[in-house]
Amino acid sequence: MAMTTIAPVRELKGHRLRLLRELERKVLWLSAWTVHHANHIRPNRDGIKVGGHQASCASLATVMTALYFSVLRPEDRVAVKPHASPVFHAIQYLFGNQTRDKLERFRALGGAQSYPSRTKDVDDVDFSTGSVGLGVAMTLFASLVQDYVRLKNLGDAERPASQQKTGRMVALVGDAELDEGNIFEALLEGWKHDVRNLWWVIDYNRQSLDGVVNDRLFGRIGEMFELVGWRVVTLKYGKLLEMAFAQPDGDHLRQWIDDCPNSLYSALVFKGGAGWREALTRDLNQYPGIRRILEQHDDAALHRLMTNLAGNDMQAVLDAFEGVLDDQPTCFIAYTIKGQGLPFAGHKDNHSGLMTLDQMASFKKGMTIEDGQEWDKFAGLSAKPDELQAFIAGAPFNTAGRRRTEAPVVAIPAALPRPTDKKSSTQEGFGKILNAIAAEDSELARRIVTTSPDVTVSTNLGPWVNRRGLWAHTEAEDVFRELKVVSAQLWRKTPRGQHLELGIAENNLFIQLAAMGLSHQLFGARLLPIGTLYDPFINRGLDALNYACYQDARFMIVATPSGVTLSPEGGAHQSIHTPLIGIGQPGLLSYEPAYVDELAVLMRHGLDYMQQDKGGSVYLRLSTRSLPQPQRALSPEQEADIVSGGYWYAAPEAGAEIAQDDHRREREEEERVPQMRNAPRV
Ligand SMILES: Cc1ncc(C[n+]2csc(CCOP(=O)(O)OP(=O)(O)O)c2C)c(N)n1
Ligand SMILES: [Mg+2]
Repeated sequence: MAMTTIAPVRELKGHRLRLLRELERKVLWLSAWTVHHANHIRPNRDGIKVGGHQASCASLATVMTALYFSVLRPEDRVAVKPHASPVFHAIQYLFGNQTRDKLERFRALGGAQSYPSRTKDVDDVDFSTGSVGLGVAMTLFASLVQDYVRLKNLGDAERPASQQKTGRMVALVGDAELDEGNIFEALLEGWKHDVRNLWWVIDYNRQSLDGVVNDRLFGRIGEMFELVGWRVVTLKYGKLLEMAFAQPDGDHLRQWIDDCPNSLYSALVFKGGAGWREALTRDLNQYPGIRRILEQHDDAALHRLMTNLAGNDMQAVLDAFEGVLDDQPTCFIAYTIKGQGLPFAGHKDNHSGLMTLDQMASFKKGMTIEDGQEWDKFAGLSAKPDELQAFIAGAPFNTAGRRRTEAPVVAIPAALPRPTDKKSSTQEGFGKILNAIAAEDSELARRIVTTSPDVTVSTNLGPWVNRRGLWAHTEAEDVFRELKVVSAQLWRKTPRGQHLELGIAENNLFIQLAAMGLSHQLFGARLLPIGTLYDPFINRGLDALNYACYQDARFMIVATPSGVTLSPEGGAHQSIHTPLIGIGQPGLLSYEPAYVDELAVLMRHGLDYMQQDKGGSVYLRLSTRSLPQPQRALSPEQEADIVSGGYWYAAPEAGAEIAQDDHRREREEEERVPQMRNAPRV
């Protein structure tokens, strides 16, 4: 009885494995061919180098084939290592979500992007990548956002159940990407916030752009992940090598590879069978078992054996992914070969290496692809096209079609509350406006989420947090309050909380805002994210800000104090050129309101603009300088002018030729107010 139930399952597994191996070949071929076509076949009008990364693609072909055609589910979201973009596009081409025309225009106007882009690509990119490290961190912050919206039931109940399931946030990470500090900043934040459902698959191909990565890093990397609560799964040796290790003296072979420095291993990968034979004969010839292995393998077979790393072994990859069933963050260290299957595999200069015409011709021959069949989805594969097509159509990831979600717009009232203080600063006004919104039981109040890198109190977010609470997976009382220590701040943590407190890392702030600002498209739940920081430190997170805007995330940055209003703290805290950032950054509207009523108009506009199809994000540069506030009712025209960028404080009389500043005396009076009264808290 047992036999009859087990056999079909095995058969099924064997069948799947065979088809996945076929698709892996096709994905490798198409990625290499896409780059080749762009460089060698498409006419080049201006002689500018096109480029592409065939070797970086090759190392991930197995992992990505396994993920997209078998392991991933529609609710999962993926950040693909930037240089594996052609692999991603090839997979989407096989799914039918990418066109041949766009592949032919790879790296050209209107073509498939060299680095996956949410906004410019058509094939369902979840997270843009390009600036290494940022996409990796993005998956972590996206996972926090997923938990935030799920715990509050903010999703759209109308959506199919599959889209409301909790997905895994997956990053395919280059090994050299781990040199980017922002990854470690994110890891710490993830640990603090108990991040879950996160998979980082490190493509340990031992090579970066300039050469071979330092051996010492990977001696420690696993421990670093474990230190912050991750599971580490190492995919080191493939099934062939594991079998060889099980032979007599096989343990010496394992030890030899374990001890082999990255540079030697890479060089031998490039040299091939004869190189391996020479090195193994030199070092291990005293062991009869090793001599037997050498005798049993010709050069080609020996090369296949010695390069059989688990990250390029379909069975080993499937076993690793399918072995993880819980939500603990998991780091897969996948040993791979840069350029696996290509003529420059392992060569330290292969990062942007392109196959020559001759090399491509013999690669094509090896793939049994005829001239003219280069873009054919199944040419050169031994499985039948129908069978492959049916398998692809059944891949769980793609069954629900396009996975990008939508969420209804949150109505913004015609006017936000306007504080009426006679004298105030825009920063103070900001705190009061948010406090008044927090007091309401409105959809607007429910959808706002705030975040700040350890400057919540000093940017005047305190009153909002007091009312709305800090977000956490589980409830935690404010210990100071429990012990009856007097404090103006109530820091109670709950899953209902609406402020996500970050440590001092502005990079994290912007990636967190990027993830929150895409929640409507990633998780079907509209959020209105507002992040605060001191204006000078925008510079600290500038690439992440650019990254957030590049993928069209929608958020409001409130940068305060700004300009010279931090001047008592000295030059180090002054932000002089940040208005240029506001002007220069695509996707970001920037304003520097003088008065609180202007701020209320701009915040209202911003919250609306953040939700428009052709809208964007908003940057408000606020001040701690307390000014007498004009006592006025703004007309609709004035409000429109404020949004457009300028208005007449006092309209000129008809025919007036010069404008005169009537408020100088008032300002000079103001200048005499003692500074300390408005000094920011630090
Ligand atoms: C922030 C940033 N700095 C520099 C680069 C240029 N760059 C592109 S790929 C790369 C090396 C990547 O190596 P690895 O992550 O190991 O990827 P592999 O190609 O080996 O898969 C560098 C330095 C970049 N894209 N982003
Ligand atoms: Mg690498």
